Amino acid sequence: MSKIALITGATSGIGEATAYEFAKQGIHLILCGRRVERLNTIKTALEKLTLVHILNFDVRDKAETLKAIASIPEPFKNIDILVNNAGNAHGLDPIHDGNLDDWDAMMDINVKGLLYVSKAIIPQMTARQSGHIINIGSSAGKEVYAKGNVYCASKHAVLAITEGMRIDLNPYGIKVSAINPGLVQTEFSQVRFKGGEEANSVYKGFKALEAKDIADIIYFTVSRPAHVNIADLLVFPTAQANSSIVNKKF
Ligand code: NDP
Ligand code: 8X3
Repeated sequence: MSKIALITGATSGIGEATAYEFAKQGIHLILCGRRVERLNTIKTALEKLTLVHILNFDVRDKAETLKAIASIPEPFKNIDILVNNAGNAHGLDPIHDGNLDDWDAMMDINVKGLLYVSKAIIPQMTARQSGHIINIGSSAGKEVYAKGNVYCASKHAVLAITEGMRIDLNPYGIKVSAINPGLVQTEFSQVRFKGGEEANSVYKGFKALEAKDIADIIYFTVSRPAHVNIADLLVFPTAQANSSIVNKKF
């Protein structure tokens, strides 16, 4: 029987690439995001390969998130795989110049949004004593870099939540994994710099990871045998040694 996966942040980057990879593998999909036109376009493309349901909500809105997930139709209800991917960095400023709205966005989306979605889905996994939760963390969840302050805090929180989930869900046989990428060329920097010039220079002078590279790893993670759980995976582009050292050739 085909598995069912719910992917947050499926409208671009890592989430969209994961939707394509899962569809190729025949996994049924619930795709989430705020940009409904994109959800419709991706649904149309992937319906040739698998069953697709879309959910249009903002993970910051607790009531909207719970309502959207409660509305999932019967054939999609038993979610086997939850990919908590929605998230972004907002701004790159020293702590003393930080923008409060940026801080709210990162904590509300990357941390609280992940919790709301998880809270809505985990009970049916515990009831069935099966499921796999993939939380998309970051190398920024493992080390702090200059001006990364609150984004790094949000991703450290994702890692702590992942570890907490793995402990609490252990009696139910539910797998919990953190996939932590370094630099991936997506819309991430466009969002971080609000479409500003700096976004264009982030991936210049080296070969960054592509969203598809992470999607491949996510599929690898969910396709291991039942007794194997990839608990925590860190992946960099070859040119990157850590959050601050990237071998750029101009
Ligand atoms: P993108 O900007 O391409 O994708 C972000 C996704 O998150 C979009 O689909 C967006 O959908 C969704 N999203 C953002 N805010 C909300 C919200 N309030 N409610 C619902 N959905 C939301 O970036 P990436 O693909 O790179 O990022 C995906 C994840 O990977 C993030 O958690 C990011 O922190 C993490 N990551 C990224 C790295 C990188 O270098 N790119 C490296 C390490 C981790 P929409 O706008 O339609 O709502
Ligand atoms: C995204 C990678 O280095 O921009 O999580 O924080 S980084």
